[in-house]
Amino acid sequence: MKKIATMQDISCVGKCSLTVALPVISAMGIETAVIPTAVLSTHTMFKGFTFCDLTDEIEGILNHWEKEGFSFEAVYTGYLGSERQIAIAKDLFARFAKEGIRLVDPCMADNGKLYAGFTPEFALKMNDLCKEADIICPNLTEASFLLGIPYQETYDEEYIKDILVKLTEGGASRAILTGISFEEGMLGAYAYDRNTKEFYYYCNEEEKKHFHGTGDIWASTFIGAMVNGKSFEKSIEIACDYVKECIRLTLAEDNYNEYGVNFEQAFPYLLRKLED
Ligand code: PXL
Repeated sequence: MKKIATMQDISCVGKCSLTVALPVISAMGIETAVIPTAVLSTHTMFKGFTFCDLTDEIEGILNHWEKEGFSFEAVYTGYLGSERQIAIAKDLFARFAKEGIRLVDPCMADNGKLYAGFTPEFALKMNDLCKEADIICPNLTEASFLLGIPYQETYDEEYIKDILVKLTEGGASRAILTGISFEEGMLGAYAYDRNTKEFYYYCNEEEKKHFHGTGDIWASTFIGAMVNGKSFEKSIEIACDYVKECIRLTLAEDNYNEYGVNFEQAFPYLLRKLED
């Protein structure tokens, strides 16, 4: 059985980070090993969340894993809370993804702003981690902070291509920008592979509302599809389609949950997409 290890926090309520990565990757038929970086009562968009840092635990976990001889087809990092955790993520890649895909989703910003608690200096450290990945999947805000350039709300295709080329100059050979739109009402992901010099854009009709945690669902689905042997392009398509279906099902409910999407109800759809 294929295995993915993922390092991110566990927000007990919030449908993001590990509470989506674990079920989504497992549903795709892949064993999921987790490195929880912190326990929060909710994600950080709620007021008054509790927080317990688990960084001190991680070294022991990794040492034990090494003794057991574990290795993974992919290692995927999400929301990380400190520079120390970034250093540990690099170690995780070096020790457990020797043959596997290293994916960094540099969760730290959206809509032109860093999430609470992050600084531009942290973003540059995150960029160092991105350099050690094979694939990175930032949104445009995160990409701007990674590159240390101002965030631009309006852009054209040339601008996006230029950002993608810059993102792949330092290390990761493939970059995917999520949340890209060139046309009112359409939304998708734009990708670049430095080795083939090929760009790829996939988009869908945009769902009317944006939800927290959809970036984590996107990245989990993408890496699950890759490890299931789907191509880079097909994996992007599956991730975009699944997230759209999650939002559609959420909005179809009268009293839907504001803090996260009904991804659980879209599992049958996801599994059908994997069969294509
Ligand atoms: O979805 C990214 C994420 C993960 N974990 C925590 C968060 C966020 C986004 O705000 O707060 C704790």
